[in-house]
Amino acid sequence: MYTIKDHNLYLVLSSEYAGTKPVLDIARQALTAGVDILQMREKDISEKGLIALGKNLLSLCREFNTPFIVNDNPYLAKRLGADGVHLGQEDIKRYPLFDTRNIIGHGKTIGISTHSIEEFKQANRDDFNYIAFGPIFPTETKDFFLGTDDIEEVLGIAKKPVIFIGGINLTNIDSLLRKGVRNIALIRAITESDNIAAAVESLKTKLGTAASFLRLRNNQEN
Ligand code: TZP
Ligand code: MG
Repeated sequence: MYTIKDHNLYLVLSSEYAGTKPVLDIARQALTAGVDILQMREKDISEKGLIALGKNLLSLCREFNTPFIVNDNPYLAKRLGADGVHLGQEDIKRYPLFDTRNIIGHGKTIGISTHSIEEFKQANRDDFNYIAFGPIFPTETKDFFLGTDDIEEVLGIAKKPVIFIGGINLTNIDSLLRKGVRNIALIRAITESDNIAAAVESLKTKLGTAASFLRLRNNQEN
């Protein structure tokens, strides 16, 4: 199973937010520049199309030794041989965790989206492998956002990796890093960038610098 370790940059790939750029091109550029996890999130593609795109993205991820996660559907994740599946609060009504584990197989990664402290606490008790928390900032896919106030509490109680999501970009990421955030997921700050590689490299540098700072501070405290 892929374990999210330290300062991960998680790219959620959606052709809806890719403009005229083919998602496979975005994926290759982002992986080359150092994205750590890739998720296929496609809401308007036929099953046949999802399988074709998923196969291409999976083989690209294999080239870069990067985990490939499928959104929404454990059966699709299984069929593609993906490394895991990411489920929303609605998805787990259709595919409860126990069933999802049986469908995609033990040893695979299962992530869950949470949109409040209450949902986070529940997911923290359940056997998910990572928890996404957001949207932190305004974003296109949701009509609400949480702000940054709950971040310290979430990090303080988290028993598994937390990935913050929603409207994160190169400008506002610093406010998250100052609160101890290690892992972020994003769509537009990468897919809508004119220079995918530069966007990824800058985000990775910021995450890496923050992680080194936290390590230094922890060593000094111990
Ligand atoms: N879940 C919560 S916010 C979000 C998802 C899928 C969208 C993130 O996209 P962006 O462009 O990084 O705001
Ligand atoms: Mg979903």
